[in-house]
Amino acid sequence: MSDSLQDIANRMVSTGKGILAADESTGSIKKRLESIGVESTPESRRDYREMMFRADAMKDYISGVILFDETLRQNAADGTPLRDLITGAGSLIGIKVDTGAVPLQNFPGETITEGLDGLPKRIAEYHDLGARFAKWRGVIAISNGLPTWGAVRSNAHALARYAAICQEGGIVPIVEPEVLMDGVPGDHSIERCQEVTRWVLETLFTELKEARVDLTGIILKPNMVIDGKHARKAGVAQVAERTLAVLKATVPSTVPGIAFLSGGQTTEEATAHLSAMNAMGPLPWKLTFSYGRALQAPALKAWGGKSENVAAGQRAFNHRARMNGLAAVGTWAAELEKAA
Ligand code: 5MM
Repeated sequence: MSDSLQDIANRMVSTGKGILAADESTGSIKKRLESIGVESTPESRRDYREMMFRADAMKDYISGVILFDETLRQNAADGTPLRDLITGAGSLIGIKVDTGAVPLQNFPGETITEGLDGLPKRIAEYHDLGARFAKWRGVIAISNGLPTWGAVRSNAHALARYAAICQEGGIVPIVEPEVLMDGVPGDHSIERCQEVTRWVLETLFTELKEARVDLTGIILKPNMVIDGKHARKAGVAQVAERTLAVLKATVPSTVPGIAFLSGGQTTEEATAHLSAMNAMGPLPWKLTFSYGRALQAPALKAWGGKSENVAAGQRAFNHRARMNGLAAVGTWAAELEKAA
């Protein structure tokens, strides 16, 4: 199989499939596991992720999995490398390479994502370990007077530098500029989210072009245009229409695919929004999912950290993956949820 950036990117958004974001950093996975009463240890993190990677849905609906460094190097309980479970299902291995968002000096309330130092070397090692795509997330908060141009531009610049480094190492960059839905206070309107998302994406594509990034070898991972977590009122059609309007205005058609983050939407909302957008096609790029919480939440709950619940956890994961696989081609319907 060819390993050009374009081939990898096209496989990541192959029809009816999407990406599982399982790259929670140590702090985030601790919170997720503690929510079901499970202590976060290397073994519990392994067991949880192994449960998903062995699920049937991997083969049919998951084109790639984003891993955290620890998972890329871990073995399943029977000694099989976890990465072999992923490739064995025909799915691609991805790796989170940013080292997190830290406060941006002189810009109170805003962050810059770090991880560029030494990145070419890390990319080379990740490629040797089998990774074919990477992920970097810049975070933009909406609040009174925020975001600032300083934060928008700094994060776009870092994303572009990261993307160029990945491509040089034969790795497809997932470029993720997340405008938060659940920031503080989280009561902004959908109009404000639309305005900020457009500004962030325009700035990002300017920076990507200036860094000479090959747009045919990236995947964009944006937020949807949605009102703040504490002011939710927009319906499915409105979210879909406003999101598509922003993407059509900012994302060149040379970009092969867009894979959304779920950002705190409920599992069903994230599926409904994606399906509505695909049903409004034809579109210039593939539109799919790269969900973390919206793919995993029901599986985490059904598994509950108990080995006797692995099958139940996998059933929940299979269902969510299938629903989102249908959404990726615009054929999901709410009635199908009842069949779970
Ligand atoms: C799975 O969550 C990812 C890791 O987050 P942390 O670095 O904060 O632990 C996250 O970056 C994720 O890949 C995306 O934001 C999409 O996740 P959601 O849950 O928003 O779909």
